[in-house]
Amino acid sequence: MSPQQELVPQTESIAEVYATDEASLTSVAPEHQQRWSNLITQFNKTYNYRPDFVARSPGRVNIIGEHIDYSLYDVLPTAVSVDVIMAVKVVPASAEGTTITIANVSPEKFPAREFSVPHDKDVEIDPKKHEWVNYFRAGLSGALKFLRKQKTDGSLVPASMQILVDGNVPPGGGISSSAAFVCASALAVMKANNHDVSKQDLLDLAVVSERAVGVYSGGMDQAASIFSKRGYLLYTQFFPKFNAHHVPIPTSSDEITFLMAQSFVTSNKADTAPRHYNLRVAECTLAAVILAKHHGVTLPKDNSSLGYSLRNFHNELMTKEGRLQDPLEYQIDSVIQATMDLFTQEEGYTREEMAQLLGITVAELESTFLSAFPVQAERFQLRQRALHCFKEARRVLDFKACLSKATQLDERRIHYLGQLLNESQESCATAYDCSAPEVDEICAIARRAGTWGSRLTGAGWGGCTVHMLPQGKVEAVTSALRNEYYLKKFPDISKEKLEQAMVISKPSNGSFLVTGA
Ligand code: NG1
Ligand code: MG
Repeated sequence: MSPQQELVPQTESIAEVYATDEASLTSVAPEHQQRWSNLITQFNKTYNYRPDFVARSPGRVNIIGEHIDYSLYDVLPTAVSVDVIMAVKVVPASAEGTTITIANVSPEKFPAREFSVPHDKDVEIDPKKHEWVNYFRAGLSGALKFLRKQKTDGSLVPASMQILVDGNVPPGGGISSSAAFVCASALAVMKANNHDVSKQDLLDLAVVSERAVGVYSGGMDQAASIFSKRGYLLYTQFFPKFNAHHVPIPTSSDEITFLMAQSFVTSNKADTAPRHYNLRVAECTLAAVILAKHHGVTLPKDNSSLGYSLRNFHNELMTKEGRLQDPLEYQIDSVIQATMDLFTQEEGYTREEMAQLLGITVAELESTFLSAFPVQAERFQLRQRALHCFKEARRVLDFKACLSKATQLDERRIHYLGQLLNESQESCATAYDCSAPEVDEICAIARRAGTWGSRLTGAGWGGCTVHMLPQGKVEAVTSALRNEYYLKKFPDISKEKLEQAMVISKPSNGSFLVTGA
């Protein structure tokens, strides 16, 4: 019997384990124990005492459901074992002021910083200044806003903190170093201020926090970083409200393995967002409001980045047509048809054309949809982006159904799962235009060497890929990628970097705290 799907209890607090010494860090994966004890030893050397606690949050890999979280469709990620660990000593709050001292185990790359925290206003972040400490500030800002709201008079004197960080999630590598960092930071601030935070509250504040760094992200990365469970995928729903299930991977005769392979093409979201990530958020939002206008439905505001989502349009249209009882798959097929009927311009839509479709002026269009963050585009590819979103949403339903209906996966089912991953990649590359030549090449090499399915994972435009393959093919696939991609493209690649390039991704635990270490 394979394990059953489980609904995730959202109000549950973040797990806190007590460890008296490094050796009893049982919740820490064995391969990471050395890193944890190094962190504690180095903390001791830096600050002259042991930390009060360590906050930890992992990166994630998304198995399927790319670029649809901000349109409020379901996604299927899970946490990976690389993470951010943050050792903290709390210096009790005083009227003198609150000071954060933060250092990193790699000071050459991430120099130490000290700053004071205002008691009467929000923490300031300049998204244009690319500083590693911004991600801590983001978590801090979200956590303090939350804590302030809990106080009846809104006043809060936050504790000072001395911090040492070690993160091994590759930055800009598509497995969400940012969410790991922001979630660990927010968790650390909550704990330092004696707040026993629930998973749901940490999620809500981490999503908003990350937007402070200038990216209109959905909630997938933070959900996976916080809620995941070792051995399971996290089926994450955002509509009508957040909800998650731990989904087991059924057994099969060829053990299913997920391999992550870095492209080593980094896309710095903070720089590229106006042309890439944030533009896609704007395109999907505009597609939703134009579809709604055309079909005479009013969209209530929702909690997506810009307040209107394709999922919300889908729901309102089905409500109007009395079809909410239909299977979700049929509903999605119907909005796919509506998209193809309305958006016939393959070349995209100008601001003028979109304003006309909405019956508003270009200035109104700009101020409502294109001013919350900078977006650079002449034409908006409404047809391609909306079609990707709806079809990807269907693939997620199909993938989940295939996993859920069997306790043992036969060959036919496994091939179907792989095919869905390949279709997802094709759609990301063509309709969503978020792949990269290197990513396409990695997928092609991996498939030739024996994966069932290969695709980009995360935002794309470089970053990371994920591959589903039989355990027995790991050697063939990794050696093909080594010879045909890494050694060819980066002939001087170091042994260490090559070792980090490909990792078997084991679904891991989400955020937790360790005290007493
Ligand atoms: P990355 O860039 O891989 O962290 C982003 C978003 C997700 C989701 C994916 C695409 C952030 C923090 N995360 O992930 O919410 O939209 O892209 O599926 O921006
Ligand atoms: Mg990120």
